[in-house]
Amino acid sequence: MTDNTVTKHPLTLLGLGDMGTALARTWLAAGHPLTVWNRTAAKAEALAAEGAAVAASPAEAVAANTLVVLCLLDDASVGSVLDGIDLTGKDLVDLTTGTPAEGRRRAAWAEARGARFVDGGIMGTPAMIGVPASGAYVFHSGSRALFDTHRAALQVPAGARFVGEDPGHAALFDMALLSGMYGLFAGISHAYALIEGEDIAPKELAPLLSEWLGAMGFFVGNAADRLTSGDFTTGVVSNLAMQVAGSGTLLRTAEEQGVSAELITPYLELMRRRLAADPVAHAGEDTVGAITLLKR
Ligand code: FVH
Repeated sequence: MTDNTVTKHPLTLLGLGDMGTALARTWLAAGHPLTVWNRTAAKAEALAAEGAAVAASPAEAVAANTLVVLCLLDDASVGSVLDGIDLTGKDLVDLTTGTPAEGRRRAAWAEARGARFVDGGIMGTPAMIGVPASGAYVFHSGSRALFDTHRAALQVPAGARFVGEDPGHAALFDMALLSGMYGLFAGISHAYALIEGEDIAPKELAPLLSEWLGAMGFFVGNAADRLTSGDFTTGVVSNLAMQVAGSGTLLRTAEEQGVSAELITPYLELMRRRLAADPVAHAGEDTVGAITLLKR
């Protein structure tokens, strides 16, 4: 069998913002017949010139194909765009960023209307879409049957990773990774603020910071191991008591440099609370133990 069945896989895309447009271009370039709709019709013009069929309404776009991909601003816009449209027999893949609960509610909503549903979380920027070396990929969760049916088309823009039949899990993985990223950005931002006004160029700090953060990447696996075993004390290299004591130096340095410590204080405070809860039991722990304070 040739790849014709793959390259001719027709689909509809609702939403032509920066990300939707990037997705659309990859499907068109790969030869997939694509029907598009966007609230602001002008955004479809360039894609029409590249071969997309432009629908006059969301209902017309949905009627055109079984596979319907959504890439809108938020879950509320998905609800308003699909409101009142017959979804019977449709396969909805919602790449709009949302929360796990929104993914689960939207799946139930779609299934009640006779559609299969997969939620997606895009791990990449528009510039990374359609660039295999960029490392971009999409988390998918929900109907395994839908994912298997359309896998070839779904992995055209970026890698496609199925993370289970709970429709909330794609968003949960997405938000977990983004949360880790923002924590990293916070620390990096604080580091650059510390050197501002000194005779140290940002470009001098950059490679050192990058190398250090790479070396500290071991914390990801260390945390997973300790959270799995519940053992926060065996083989600890930098114990909690020492790190809490060292926090004061970080805070005094921020003060000396005239820098707000707002980005790093929450984590330092979490370590302090863990130690204060039981100084004898927790002094020799790894800082991973502090994670147990976060769950409400
Ligand atoms: N851009 C990025 O870097 C990130 C990467 C990770 C994933 N996100 C999510 O992708 C969704 C779309 O993001 P986007 O970059 O395409 O966003 P915009 O360029 O702002 O386009 C938004 C589209 O949504 C349409 N829209 C908004 N509200 C409504 C509504 N009430 N009814 C119908 N359509 C609506 C908007 O239409 P228009 O303004 O052009 O008429 C755009 O098509 C998003 O979930 C990111 O979090 C992107």
